[in-house]
Parts: sequence; C-alpha cells; structure tokens
Amino acid sequence: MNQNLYALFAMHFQPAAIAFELEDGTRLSYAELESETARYANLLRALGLAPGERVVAQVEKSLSAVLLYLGCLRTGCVFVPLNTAYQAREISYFIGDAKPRLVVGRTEGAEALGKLALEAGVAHVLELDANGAGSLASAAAAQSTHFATVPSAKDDLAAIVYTSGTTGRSKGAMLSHGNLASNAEVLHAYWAFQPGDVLLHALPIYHVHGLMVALHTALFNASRIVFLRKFDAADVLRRLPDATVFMGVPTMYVRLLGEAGLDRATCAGMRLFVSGSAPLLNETFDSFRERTGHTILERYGMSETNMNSSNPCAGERRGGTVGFPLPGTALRIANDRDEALAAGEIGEIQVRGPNVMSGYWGMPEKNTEAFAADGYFRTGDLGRIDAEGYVSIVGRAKDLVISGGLNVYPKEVELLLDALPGVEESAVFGVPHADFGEAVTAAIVPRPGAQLDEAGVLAQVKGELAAFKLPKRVYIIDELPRNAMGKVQKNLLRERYGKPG
Ligand code: MCA
Ligand code: AMP
Repeated sequence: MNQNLYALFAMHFQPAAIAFELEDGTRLSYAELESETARYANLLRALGLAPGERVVAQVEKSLSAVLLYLGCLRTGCVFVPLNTAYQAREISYFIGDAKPRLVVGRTEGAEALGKLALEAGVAHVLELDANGAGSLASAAAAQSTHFATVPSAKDDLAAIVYTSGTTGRSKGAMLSHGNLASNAEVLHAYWAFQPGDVLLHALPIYHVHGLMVALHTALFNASRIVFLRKFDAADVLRRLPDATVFMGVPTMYVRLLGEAGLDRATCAGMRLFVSGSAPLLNETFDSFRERTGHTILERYGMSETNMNSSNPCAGERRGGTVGFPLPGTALRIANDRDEALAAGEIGEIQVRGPNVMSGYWGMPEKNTEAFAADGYFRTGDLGRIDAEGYVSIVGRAKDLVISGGLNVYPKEVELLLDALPGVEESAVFGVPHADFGEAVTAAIVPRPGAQLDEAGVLAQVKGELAAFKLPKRVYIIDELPRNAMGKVQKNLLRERYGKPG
C-alpha cells in the first residue's frame, strides 16, 4: 500500500463533503481538495521538484498554504514551514540549512525574502498568492486537476520542522510520512473522531499543532474544517455553535475565558476541547469546566515526536496531567543513565515509537545526544508517572521558555544581547505571565562605564529575531547571580522579577 500521507488521507475523503470553510463563506469540497492539490502538485513537478527536495514556506495562514502543503506531500517533496514572525537572520539560517529548491513567501517582505533565497542559490522563489499573475497560486490554477500521488515508503521524509536548539542553533526535526500517519491515526481513534465532527481551526499552520495535529486528524475524518486566519477570542466564540472540536494553546483558553459570552449554551454542541504546546494551569482547567461544562483534554507532544501522551476521551481527564502514553508509544521516566524510574519518581520523559522522528536534518552529532542507546528520544522535559499511569510534566531539563505556546530558547536571545555594544553579559529567563503563560525576560550587566537602558536595548534588538522571542522586560543589573560552579542561577532571577504580570 502507498504509505504517502496524502494517499492515506484521500482513502477517507468523501467527495461531496465540505473540507474547508473560510471566514468569507467560501467552501471547498473534498472532491475540490483533491483536484486543487493536484494542480499544486503538477506545478511543483513542472518546476522540476523531485521527491525528497525541500520546499520552504513562510506564508500567511490561508487555504492556498494548505494546498501547497498537501501538494508537496503528493509529489513526495519535503515541506518546511517557517513561522511568519521570523526575521531575515533567522530565515537565512533556515534556507541555508534546509537547502530548498523552492522558497515560497508572502507578499509582505517578498523582496527581502527573494534576495535571501537567491543569494543562497535557491532555484525558485515565488509568492504564494500575490494579487495578479506571477504567484504560485495563479500558476497552479493553470495546471491539470489530475495527479497520481507518488508512492512513498513509511520512512520517506514528509516535513522538516525547525525547533530552536539549546545552543542557539535551530535543528530541523525530520518527520516521515510514517511518523505523521501513525500519529494522526492514533489521535483520530483516541480522540474518538466521528462522522459529523467539525473542527474549528484557529491555530497557526507553521507548527506541528496547527499544521499536523489539528489538520491531520480532521482530514482523516473527512471533517469540515472551519478555517480561521488567526485566533481572535470573540470570533472563535461566535463560531463555536457551528463546531464540535477545538484545539488550542493555553493562552487561547485564557482569552476565551475573558469573553463574557463563554457559557454552557455557546458550547452545547461541542464534543471536545484539546489543549497542548504549553502547561495548562489548573485555574484555567477548572474555570473552563465551571463556565462551559466541558473538561479540556490536555495532551503532550513535541515537534520531534508529534503527540506522545493524552488524557482520555472517555475516561477521566485529569487536570495538571498530560494523560497516558498514546497507543504504540512507549514512554518512560528515566534517570541520567537512561534507566527507567519507578512510579512517582521524577526524571526525564523519554519516548519511543512510530511517531518519533528519525533525527535532525544534517546534524548526526545532535542525534547521538538526542537518543538513548536503546532508541528512546530524550525530550528534555521532566515528568513523573503516577500509580494510575497518568503522566505529569513537572519541569524542564532544557533551558526553554514557552510563551503563548511558542518556544524560545534563552541562549539564542542571550547571544543577540551579548553582542550589543556596552553589554558585558546577559541572562534570559521566563517569568509567569497571565496571558502568555511565561514572558521572556532579560537581565543585562553593562560593561564598566557603559550606559544602558531598557528602551535602548529593546530598540536595538527589534527586527533581529521574531518578536515573540524578544524580552517583554529588560532589567539592567550590576551582576548576575551565580552558584559556586559559576553557573547563572536563573531560578533566583525568576524569583526576583517573577511578579505575575
Ligand atoms: C504574539 N506575540 C507574542 C506571542 N504571540 N509574544 C509572546 N509570545 C507569543 N506567543 C506578540 C507579537 O509579537 C506582537 O508584539 C503582539 O504580541 C501581537 O501579535 P499578534 O500576532 O496579534 O498576537 P496574537 O494573535 O494575539 O497571538 C497570540 C497567540 C499566538 C494566538 C497566542 O502566539 C499563537 O497562535 N500561539 C500558538 C502557537 C502554536 O501554534 N504553538 C504550537 C507550537 P508586538 O506588538 O511587540 O509586535 S508547539 C507544537 O506544535 C508542539 C508539537 C505541541 O505540543 O503542540
Ligand atoms: P515544540 O518543540 O515547539 O514542539 O515544543 C515542545 C515542548 O512543548 C515540549 O517539549 C514541552 O516542553 C512543551 N509542551 C507541549 N505540550 C505540553 C503540555 N501539555 N504541557 C506542558 N508542556 C508542553
């Protein structure tokens, strides 16, 4: 059987059913999804792209962006999504690393992206949907609506998803057709998708959560996908009565709770609310249940592994936990010798299964660090499993801040701050934030005699990294707290500056 992920989706398509419904009421049936993605696939082939070649896309969330993704799958090309917030220095790194044959951008910043891509020797650079002729979407419109999806093996690459690295260098998680298909099938069953389910989709599609977890489960179900360009709490609330499933990051639930109209009546037709990408506070879990009568189902995953564990659909969904290991995924709590610990003990969460990536793109040395000798992937998350088997995440071994569901590796921001004139050294850490969960915060020590202030520092780093990575606050201090080994004590900084904001 063809293991191409698109071919597996297509086995479930119901031609007359609606696949996508956009904000302006435009609808696309599953039959049209098949013919439109064929156009994109034909265009990719006409551009000379062969299976295994990379397509980097930094595009706004749109139907064309989904068609491009599915078109890539159909041709066997490897899709490399980039967050729209990424700035020139981040983008040039990704292009240099992924070595794509095609880069697809948006109209905003098209010139700069085109220049970066051409300098890197990329064969084709196209705008996705620029007005008028010349865009990828308009070129696709001229292509045939028939395309035989290429045969793929389970191990063939389908996507590379970049995650920041602890050393400041991003790593590309290599996800195969088999990784994605196995996870989608498992989640589809575990979350009890059923005929008639309608997904309200408000997540960005440049990360695993929105692009894969949400879209794949719905496509496997031939569901209608109400596709919103971005998350807006009031808009989501208005559309809930027309949906049955919603997936979001905790910030989205916090913002929904801020809407006076969120109540049992608005959510009466909903079947499932899923949360992930960052810890869901018990307060949010409890308030949501009180207001809506729905118990949010929290699950846990990573770009490298897709989803690892989930609270049950039918059984008890326990707040503060990420549920049970998913069927087919082995999960252990390990000590620093990669040995499994007993129930209740805290250690690193390690996972193994068909959902786990084969490794990092072009970084064999990182794979040695990332995997234990027996093949378990080291997540860098600290957790425990209770006597009933529920997994809880209790912390992180990796130095990471998760802000509004987006990962920020302090090292990357520190490298930028340290390079500013007048900066002796810096430390970046997360403090509690009512909306984003954690807020990126920096403490900076000036060089002797240098005059630094918060506004000046922020003005200098604007545009150098994606805005969500930049500190929300910068504190200028005399020295960083260090332990006897000379290591910066970020816990002390968090305590000092961590007033909930
Ligand atoms: C936006 N801003 C942020 C964030 N988002 N600052 C910190 N953290 C953020 N997450 C800043 C912008 O830079 C801007 O700042 C200002 O807020 C307004 O930007 P806007 O785009 O209007 O923000 P928003 O629409 O309110 O976005 C908030 C959001 C969004 C909806 C929570 O961040 C979001 O969609 N997050 C989800 C990301 C996601 O899908 N994560 C999954 C990855 P300024 O005004 O200064 O320019 S993890 C994953 O995939 C794994 C596998 C998993 O487990 O799911
Ligand atoms: P990413 O690399 O962007 O895919 O982010 C993956 C990281 O997000 C994981 O390693 C966890 O630290 C975090 N994460 C995902 N889901 C949850 C969750 N439900 N609770 C706490 N942290 C989570």
